Amino acid sequence: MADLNAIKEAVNKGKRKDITGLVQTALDDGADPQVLINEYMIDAMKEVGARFEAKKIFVPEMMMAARTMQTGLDVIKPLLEAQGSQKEVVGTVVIGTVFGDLHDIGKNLVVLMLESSGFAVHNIGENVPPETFVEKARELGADVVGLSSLLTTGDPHVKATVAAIKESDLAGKVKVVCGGAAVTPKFAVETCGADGHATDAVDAVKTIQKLMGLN
Ligand code: B12
Repeated sequence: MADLNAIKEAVNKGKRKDITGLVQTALDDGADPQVLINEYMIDAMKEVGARFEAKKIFVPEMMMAARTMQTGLDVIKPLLEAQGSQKEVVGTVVIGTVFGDLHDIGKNLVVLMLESSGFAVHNIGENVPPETFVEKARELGADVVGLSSLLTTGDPHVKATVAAIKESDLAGKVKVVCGGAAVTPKFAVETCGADGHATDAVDAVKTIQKLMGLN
C-alpha cells in the first residue's frame, strides 16, 4: 500500500526524484487524486511557506519544494484532464497571476480543476499587467476572469486589475474572481470590487459556477 505521508514528505523536503514513483504508486493503489493534492501536497506547501517565514529555509529550498509539487501534479494531470474532455463546455475563463507575481502552482491547479469541470480555460500566465487581462478577456470572450495573487505587494495590482475590467466595455458582462494566499474575501470583494473570492481550487469551481448561475 502506498505511503501517502511519504508524498507529503517528498514535497516538503523537495525530493523531486522520488515524487513521480510515489504518486504513481498511490494512484495505482486507488488513491483519490483530489485527496493527494488537497490533503498531502498542498499541506506540504503550507509547511514550506511557514518554514520560509520562520527563516528555517530559504528561496532555493522553497523552489525545490515547488518543483517537486509540480512534478507530482504532472502525474495526476492526465487523470483530471480526462474527466474534463468528456464534458460539454459550460463557460470560458481567462486566468492569470497579477503583475509582479510569478507564483503559478495554485493558479495552474485552479486551471486543472476548472477544465475537469467542463470550463474552457485560457491561462495567460504570470506577471500579467491589468490591460492584458482586459485585452485577453475581450479577445477570448470570457465569462469570468480569475486573478491569482500570492504576494501582499501585489494588492495594488489586484485592485488595479479589477478596476481596469470594471471600467472597461466588459463591465457587467464579465465576472471577476480572485484567489491566492495574499487575497482575503473582504479585500477582493469589498475593497477591490471583485464579484467573488475562492480559497482553493474546489471552491474556485463552485464560486465560478455560482456566479454564472450554473448551480
Ligand atoms: C512555492 C513558493 C514560491 C516559489 C514559486 C514557484 C512557482 N512556480 O509558483 C518561488 C520559490 C519561486 C517563490 C518565490 C517568492 N516567494 Co513564494 N511561496 C511559495 C509558497 C511556499 C507556496 C505557494 C504555493 O504554490 N502553494 C500551493 C498552492 C496550491 O496554493 P496557493 O498558491 O495558495 O493556491 C490555492 C489557493 O490560494 C487558490 N488560488 C490560487 N490562485 C487562485 C486564483 C483564482 C482565480 C482562484 C479563484 C483561486 C486561486 O486555489 C489554489 C489551489 O487550491 C508560499 C507559501 C504560501 N503559504 O502560500 C510562498 C510565499 C507566497 N512566497 C513568499 C515570498 C516572500 C516570495 C518571494 C518574494 C521570496 C524572495 N525573497 O524572493 C519570491 C517572489 C517571486 C515573485 N516575484 O513572485 C511569501 C509571500 C509573503 C507575502 N506576505 O507577500 C509566502 C507567503 C511565503 C511566506 N510565508 O513568507 N515562492
